Amino acid sequence: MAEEPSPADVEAGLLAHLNSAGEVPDSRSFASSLGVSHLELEGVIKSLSAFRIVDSTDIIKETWVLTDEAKGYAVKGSPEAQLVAAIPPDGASKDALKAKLGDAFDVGMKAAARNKWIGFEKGNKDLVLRKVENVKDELQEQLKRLENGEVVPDKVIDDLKKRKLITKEKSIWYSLKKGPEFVVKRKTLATDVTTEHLRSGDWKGLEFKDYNYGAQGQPIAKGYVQPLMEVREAIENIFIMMGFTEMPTNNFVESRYSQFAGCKGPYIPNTACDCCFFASFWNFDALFQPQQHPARDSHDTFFLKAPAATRQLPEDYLEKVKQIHQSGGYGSKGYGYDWKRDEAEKNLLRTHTTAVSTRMLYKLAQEKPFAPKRYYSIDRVFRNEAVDRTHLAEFHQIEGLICDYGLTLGDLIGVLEDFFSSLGMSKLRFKPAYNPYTEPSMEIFSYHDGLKKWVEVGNSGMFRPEMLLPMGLPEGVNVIAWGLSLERPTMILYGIDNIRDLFGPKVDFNLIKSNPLCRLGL
Ligand code: FB9
Repeated sequence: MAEEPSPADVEAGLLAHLNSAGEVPDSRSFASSLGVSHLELEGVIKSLSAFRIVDSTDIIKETWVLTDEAKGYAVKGSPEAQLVAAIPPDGASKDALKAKLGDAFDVGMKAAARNKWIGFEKGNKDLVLRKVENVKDELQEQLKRLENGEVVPDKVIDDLKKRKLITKEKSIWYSLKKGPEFVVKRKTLATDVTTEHLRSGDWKGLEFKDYNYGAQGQPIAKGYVQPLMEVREAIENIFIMMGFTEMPTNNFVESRYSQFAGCKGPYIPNTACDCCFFASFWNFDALFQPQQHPARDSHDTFFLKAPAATRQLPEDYLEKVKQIHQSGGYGSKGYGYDWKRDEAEKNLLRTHTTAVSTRMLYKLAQEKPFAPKRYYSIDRVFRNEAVDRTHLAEFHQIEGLICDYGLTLGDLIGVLEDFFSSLGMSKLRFKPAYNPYTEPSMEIFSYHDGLKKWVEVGNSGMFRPEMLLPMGLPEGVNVIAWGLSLERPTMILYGIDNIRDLFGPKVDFNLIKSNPLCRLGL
């Protein structure tokens, strides 16, 4: 079996032929004359053209090619002809014909009926009768003619197209001439000076390939930033530009350690630590969220078995929180229920980073004289929720708050306009909402030009006096705050449809590698 000519042989054959014949009118026939596929010759032509050794002119022809189904009919006859041929003089049942013709049955029946080649007995729709003795299978003929590259009338082409029996195929081949740099044998250009060249001295006669200064270097195998972390950084920069400082969400004042990610300390069994898990007190009670609030049961919140409770809560402050829940104060009538300390001591995985805001505001209240503050946090929160395309049992909450004298809802709307416009969301709308710890509260909506719809982009409100005054914050000091998730903007910015592709074991690394730097409003 003749050895498959190598590209070098093909090149030599082509250059020799051009040298003698001066041109190659049809690269297809030349390829078959060399016994190589047109694709192989195409490679050599492209390379020789690049060096202008050969001039190639494209010849493009769009031809109709038969689909596999049509190729079958060209051999076995059209489905309608096959059907008629399968009907004995006294007719045949549909099932019998279906068994015989398979997929061709349905299309055959329709076409044969259309051609009035078949009929049915009155009242017996199942018996198929022949209406013609023999049929002229024009379809098969037309398909064969097309296969032989013959031209067929446009009407036929339209019918065949309608029956999805042909598709347009663009075939391209070349006519070739000698190029301005034509040579019979291309000098292989050296790409390197090797010790061999130096030792043999033949480097003197070498011709070197031009350097392609535009060539891309080797892709650097480097690390990639998880999209969430990229958006996190972009949003952090926005907060910092707006004069906010980050709240420590991984370890806090009284630093005791635990086994949770992000904790720096060694794990000491049965001693509580304040990183991701918290006493319910900071996550709920201090936020004036009543103990029978539905969010406080294990359907929504992950409570800890060990350490199950925190014994160390600031006694005097705890007393004030108890009061405000049980019987009110500061002009509030409170909830009037029997507040339980052990409920507040239950350890849980924080359900929102607002629990960190609570601590920071309490700490701020202890610092005299009061100094206004702008705080932000971006970290994991945990909710015992049903997992779906946009929700996991944990997500990253972004929270911002400003604590200062005389802050109003207008200030909140203003700072939200600034914040979200930096995220590229300029058109905002606010919908009254309810949170146990803010009054008034607003859901935030932004019109997303890409999605052509209003998207809920967060929640916000003014922390209730029942939350702030027991902490010891001065009268007249208000706190405006808002929150959103990190996952939602990241999914929208990276066009990720399912949160599982963004976070967790099924993250698609190519998505991370192939994604440009996040261009968030910056
Ligand atoms: O992130 C959310 N939506 C969002 C945000 C940005 C975004 O950017 C795109 C590039 C354009 C797109 C969408 N949401 C908040 C709104 C919804 O997705 C919501 O269905 C889901 N929410 C989470 C909670 O789910 C139970 C997002 C999460 C959320 C909700 C509220 C807060 C924080 C996170 C809060 C708060 C708060 C309120 C008052 C005071 C302090 C904090």
